[in-house]
Amino acid sequence: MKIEDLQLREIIDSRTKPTVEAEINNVLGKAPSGASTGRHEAEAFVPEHLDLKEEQLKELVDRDLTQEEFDHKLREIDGEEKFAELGSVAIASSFAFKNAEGFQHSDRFPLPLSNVIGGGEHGGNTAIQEFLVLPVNAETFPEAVETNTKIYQELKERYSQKILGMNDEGALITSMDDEQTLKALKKVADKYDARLGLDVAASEMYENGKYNLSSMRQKFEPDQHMKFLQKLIDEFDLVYVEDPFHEDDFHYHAKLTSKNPEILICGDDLFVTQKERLQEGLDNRACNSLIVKPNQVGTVTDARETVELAKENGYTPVISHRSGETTDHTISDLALEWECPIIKAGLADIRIAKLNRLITLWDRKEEPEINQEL
Ligand code: 2PG
Ligand code: MG
Repeated sequence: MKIEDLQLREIIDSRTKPTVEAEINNVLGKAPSGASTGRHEAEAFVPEHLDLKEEQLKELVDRDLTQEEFDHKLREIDGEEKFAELGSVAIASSFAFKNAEGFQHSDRFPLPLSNVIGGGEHGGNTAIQEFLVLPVNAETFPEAVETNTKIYQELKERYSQKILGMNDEGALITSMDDEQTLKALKKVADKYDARLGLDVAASEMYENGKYNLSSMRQKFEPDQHMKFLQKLIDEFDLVYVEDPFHEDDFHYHAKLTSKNPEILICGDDLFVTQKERLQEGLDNRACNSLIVKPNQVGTVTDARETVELAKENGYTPVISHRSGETTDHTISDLALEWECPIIKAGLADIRIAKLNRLITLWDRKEEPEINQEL
């Protein structure tokens, strides 16, 4: 695609923090950002002199480039590891290029995995960061979203006395601890034929070799933490567990995966959407699924290569929003182009941009299908 024009500007995100919007040939890309970030992620910040970065990127105007070439140029211009110079400019520009160039949408739609009750770094009383629902028996994408919204609404009504507010991801904050939350959620999810998942975000609770489940006044050694998680998996028939152990512990991730081969054990901070980290996971048989957040690696091309490596090895890619979001819905389009079987996005607030985009695309298709493999 020929780059006719390129601009950068600072906008705000769902946490009222500054982020970057890039515009290429009048088409936008906006950068998200995380709160529970992995140590190995690409940098996410707004460079102090955005105008100077724009000047640097303008050398690409009038060039005819593929996405791969464009993303490669971003790395060259940056010149550092992990986009230490460009920060959020990288993913905003890479998204803008992809959005301007267009997508090859397949007919295979992902299941929406939605954060309905939350805690941890995103705000809330539970130590576990996200209590998720997956509408495994939905037959259409709109029906799947409706199932998740019904669960969210019923939680709000049933537990109104215990609800204290909403967190960074629009998930409910309640006065319940982790186990009480799962009990309450299971009752509602069962009614709607949905299954439960967790994003433990365990790196955030890992202190001095122990997992601190502050809400339950427990500090677990890795073995005890493993037993606690196994109990939750069995008791609540969990279908999905993300980041059960800290971000460098391939060994315990592998142990939990080998005990639970029939459910998804997913690496987020563990892999940070990077091929090299995923390869280490493959070598160690850690997890059978991975979170795909393009901004963790900085470009669309790098994220695509990681998805390809995952698929070649039978790992399930779960494309995901960040806790700091905008109305950008590039990941929804990528979910279709890359045939990701699951998309993780909350239901309330700005997150509806991702789900609504997929509802629109579903409606435009002649014979769409939703993932029914779970
Ligand atoms: C996660 C995400 C998104 P953050 O941990 O999976 O839900 O949170 O963007 O804060 O890393
Ligand atoms: Mg996570």
